[in-house]
Amino acid sequence: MEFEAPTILTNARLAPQAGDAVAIAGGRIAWAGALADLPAAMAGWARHDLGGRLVTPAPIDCHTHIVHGGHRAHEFELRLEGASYEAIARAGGGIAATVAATRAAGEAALVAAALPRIDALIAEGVATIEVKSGYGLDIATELAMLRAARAIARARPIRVSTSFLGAHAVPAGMAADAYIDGVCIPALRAAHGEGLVDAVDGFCEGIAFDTAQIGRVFATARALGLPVRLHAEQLSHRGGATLAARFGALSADHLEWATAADAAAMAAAGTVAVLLPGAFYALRETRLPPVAAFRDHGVAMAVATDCNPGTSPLTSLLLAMNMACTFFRLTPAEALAGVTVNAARALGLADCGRIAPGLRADLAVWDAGSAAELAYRIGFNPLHARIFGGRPC
Ligand code: DI6
Ligand code: FE
Repeated sequence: MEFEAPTILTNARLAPQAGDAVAIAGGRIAWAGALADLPAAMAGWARHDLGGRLVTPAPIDCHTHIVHGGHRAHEFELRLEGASYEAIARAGGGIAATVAATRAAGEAALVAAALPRIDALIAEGVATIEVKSGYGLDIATELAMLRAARAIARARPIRVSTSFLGAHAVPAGMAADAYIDGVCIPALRAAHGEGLVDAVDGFCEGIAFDTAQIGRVFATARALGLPVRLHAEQLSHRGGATLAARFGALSADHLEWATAADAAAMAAAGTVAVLLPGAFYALRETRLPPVAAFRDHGVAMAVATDCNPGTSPLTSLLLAMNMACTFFRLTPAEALAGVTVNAARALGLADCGRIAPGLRADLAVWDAGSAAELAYRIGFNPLHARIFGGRPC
């Protein structure tokens, strides 16, 4: 499949909307609908028959820590022997172990280590990913992580949206407040000054930072004109979801311990709930995010891999969709919206995530008959072709 000139993809089965044809020109979607309704001006365009295949917006992985040094397979073994994630973190493992490996790696090695994971996502049609810092916890390494994230978008045909996650963990030997004011906030200013930050994230949790500390980071983000998002209510209820809503956050993520009141606050603020079933699975959690409350209040739900070496060593967004359905009872249609339109919203991107005129031509063509098939299979990749900015690649 190759098309440089304006092209109409025909004999397709569009999802989520009805239609059997998509017109692409100049890297953008020019039109989509039923071929019978094709605008006369496009009648002479080249056509490419997709043989009845499913066409969706290209998936978007809106929450990853895909840039990091090393791995933590040993902690997987310890947890299988009964150690908890929090106990391992308190004993100096967990995020601190990855911080040591990330500081030792350097920017080029961080890129090289991330690329195979990026390629796994690209193989599933993913066109946009979010990448967080947060394993540096010093100014130099936080910046190196974000530069590595930007380098990925030059090394592969993929779009990268960065989040500064300096408020991820308290580095050994420092008090949390001193770290936030003396390292995290100066690192944010420096990273922003280099154009490395698209959004600002934090980890609001007993083993990380409280709402007052995150609030100072968010106030800095606001002063810099940067949107915020937050790891909230993952392991306990700490008030992160309402803090995020108060700052008009793009998203609050994890949310296993969120309440109906949190859902109401998020709905009022337009904050997307990003569900991360890979972490739920890997930590063998049992507390479910309040999906019914999100539906009742009209909170948009996204689904992401949370790809990270500790709690979600997952590089399949298709598997995350399956887990979101099986564990959290999302419908397959909700799971598809979760990795397309709502994932775009969680990143503040208005030009992708839907098949609509004017948007980027980021599309996935699947050897599948329905969107439900994408979420239903476990460990199978039915991608036929990926179209990135109008180019098959
Ligand atoms: N929540 C998570 O699940 C990951 N980060 C976070 O804030 C865990 C990161 C890790 O364990 O390395
Ligand atoms: Fe995360």
